[in-house]
Amino acid sequence: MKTLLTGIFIIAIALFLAGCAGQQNTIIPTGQVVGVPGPAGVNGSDGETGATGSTGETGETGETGETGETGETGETGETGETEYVAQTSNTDIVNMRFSDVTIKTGDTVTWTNQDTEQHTVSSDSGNELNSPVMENGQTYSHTFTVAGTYTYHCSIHPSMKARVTVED
Ligand SMILES: [Cu+2]
Repeated sequence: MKTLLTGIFIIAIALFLAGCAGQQNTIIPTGQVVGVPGPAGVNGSDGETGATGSTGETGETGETGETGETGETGETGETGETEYVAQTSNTDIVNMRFSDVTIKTGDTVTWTNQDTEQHTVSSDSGNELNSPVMENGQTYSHTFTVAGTYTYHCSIHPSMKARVTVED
């Protein structure tokens, strides 16, 4: 008898609970049962932000360093080639002899007769050198414009021979 009453009591409680659940649920047309949302929790308030510290003072500017020594001046560049300035080469005719001479193209050779004998400056071939008869103290000049070796002699004394070498 007591067991039966207990069972009925339990069933009653179950029905009561089921009834409560039914009242708390909302039946929507689609048939889905949606629980009623509970109240939103209260968020705790954030703590106050601390005051920003003051900016420190700017440090003093350092002293300016000493200026470095000035570098040495560079060497002057070499001068480019300059145009050759023609020269005059003086040669004496003395003691019945000529002297060999070497010059550069464009130079002039001037012969001076230092002997009491007469002499000439005459090319061995051609007439590049063709002086008149030179008395003592007279001169003869000739400018060479083409490089080469020019042999000559005295037309009065054929054994007197020499050469002018003209370099580039
Ligand atoms: Cu001569």
